[in-house]
Amino acid sequence: MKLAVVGATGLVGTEMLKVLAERHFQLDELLPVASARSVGQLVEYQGRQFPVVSMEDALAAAPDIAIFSAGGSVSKEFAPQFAAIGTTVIDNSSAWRMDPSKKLVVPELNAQELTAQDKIIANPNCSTIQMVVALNELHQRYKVRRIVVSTYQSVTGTGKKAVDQLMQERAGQPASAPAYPHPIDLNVLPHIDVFEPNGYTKEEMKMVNETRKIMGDDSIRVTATCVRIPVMGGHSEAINVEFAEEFDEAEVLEILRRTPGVELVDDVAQNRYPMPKDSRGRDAVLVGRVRRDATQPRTLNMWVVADNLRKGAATNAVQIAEYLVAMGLV
Ligand code: 2RA
Repeated sequence: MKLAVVGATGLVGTEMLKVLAERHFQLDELLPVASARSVGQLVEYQGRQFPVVSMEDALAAAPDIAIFSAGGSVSKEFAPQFAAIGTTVIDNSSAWRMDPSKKLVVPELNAQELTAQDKIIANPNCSTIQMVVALNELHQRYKVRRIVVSTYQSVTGTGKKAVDQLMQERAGQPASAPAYPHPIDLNVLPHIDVFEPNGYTKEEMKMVNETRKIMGDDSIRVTATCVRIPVMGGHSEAINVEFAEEFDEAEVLEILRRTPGVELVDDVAQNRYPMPKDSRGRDAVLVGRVRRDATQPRTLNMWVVADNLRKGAATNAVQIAEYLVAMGLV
């Protein structure tokens, strides 16, 4: 198995290598791919050193799988070139997610849709992944009709530049190269990615559109407010979900307990509820504060937290790769 990680030196790329090693993903050759200035740097993987290579050299090596996390423009340009030589691409950017010919995959929900013909597979947005993991089994039982979600997203979702801004501001210094239009320390920004003409941000529209595609139901209505908060890792979401069918709270909790990928953390009498600090470095989607919304029928509130670099990006992509290998699709 020859595997390329494109964007290997970024926050998500680094996490991908970590997750691959943790899960003992068996490789004959690793091709860490990064920009020209990083070519030649050594990357450690399972006790061996691998040099960072250029995109051209990675293409020439014809890997079996290429996991991309290098931005949409890189994916748009190079994913088809890898696919053309038979490589299966798993892309963490938004470039291919809403392309009708490409599958948008959260393994717990829809990995079974994958075939050997899928040569570019889209990894969903982090804030979407944790929400659909938490809701899918409930959707199967009660059919989701409408979701109102507010997110509280870590600066690691933006990248190293945002982490640096937060740390500099927290140290009382002005940010040397701010990632955001405003200070982020001791502040929150209702602004993730760019604003669309409809007044929503791209991040908010990703949650609307990706949720419907992954859950396979265009009738699901979603409205989102995505907020950046000064937290170093872990996205949180307040989800209000209306179902078509009436539910029983005890059954809801039972369904969540057995939902693949979910860990129920819900005991307010003991002050137990999901928090970003408890999600860091883990792959579980933590669900708590589960309670009926008494203001309208068949509606539930819940609080959902996950490590946005892991289940929200790296782990989900690696789980797709594991599925492809296990099913003999690569
Ligand atoms: C963010 N979900 O948090 C986006 C991209 N990682 O910024």
